[in-house]
Amino acid sequence: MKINVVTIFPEMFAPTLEAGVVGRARRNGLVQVEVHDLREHTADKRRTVDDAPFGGGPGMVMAPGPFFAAVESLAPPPGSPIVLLSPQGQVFTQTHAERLAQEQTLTLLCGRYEGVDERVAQHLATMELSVGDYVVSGGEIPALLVIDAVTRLLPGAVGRGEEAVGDDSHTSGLLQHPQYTRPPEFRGYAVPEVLLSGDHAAIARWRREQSLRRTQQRRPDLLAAADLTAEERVLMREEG
Ligand code: JF5
Repeated sequence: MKINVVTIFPEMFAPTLEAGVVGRARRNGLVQVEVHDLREHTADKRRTVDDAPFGGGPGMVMAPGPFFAAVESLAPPPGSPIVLLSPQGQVFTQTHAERLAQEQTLTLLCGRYEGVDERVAQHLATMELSVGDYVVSGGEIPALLVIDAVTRLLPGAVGRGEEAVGDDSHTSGLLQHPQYTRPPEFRGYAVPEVLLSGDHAAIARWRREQSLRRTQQRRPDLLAAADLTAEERVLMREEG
């Protein structure tokens, strides 16, 4: 897969893209990430990317010209996703990540300042994604997040042994059960007995129950779409 990024802060990307699962996927040639400086696509001596908002108001708006020029120079395959990271987008979910991971090419556009000229969202980007309902200073960290979530889904990116993939929170639609490692007692805090029992069926039942209970308590919004048996649905209704 090829991922293009367009940003005024290209230096924000290299260290993050070298670490962990994404770093290894790049070294193994599973994904190629190209980070492009938006200012390379400006026309003036000052390399201006922003301007005052029409209609007045505070702050600056990113002009459409450099974004259009950057994407035209990249010439992404027709129909490939061009994603504008923005607080106005749909909230990015595992389902988006799964769809994007099927693509040959992905192009990510990072905004800054008070926002991006709407013609970028309407006539250049094919979709607009938000990474959540909080204020961040630019689309760069959201873009890194999308790169991470998509790259780890590429075949071979997550090694066997790390491959809890189907168990991860949000693949099953449920939160993950609690995890423990040695020692069995730490500062007086014990690991739940069942995990030391060697009874694999009992362990699986306990983990499932913990996942369901945690999801109901912490993220009840996830339960509606989660993969629950009819019996589990009844149980969740009863336990409130
Ligand atoms: C931004 C102008 C973009 O990209 C985001 C974002 C994504 N999810 N939540 C926030 O904001 C960056 C800021 C200002 C354009």
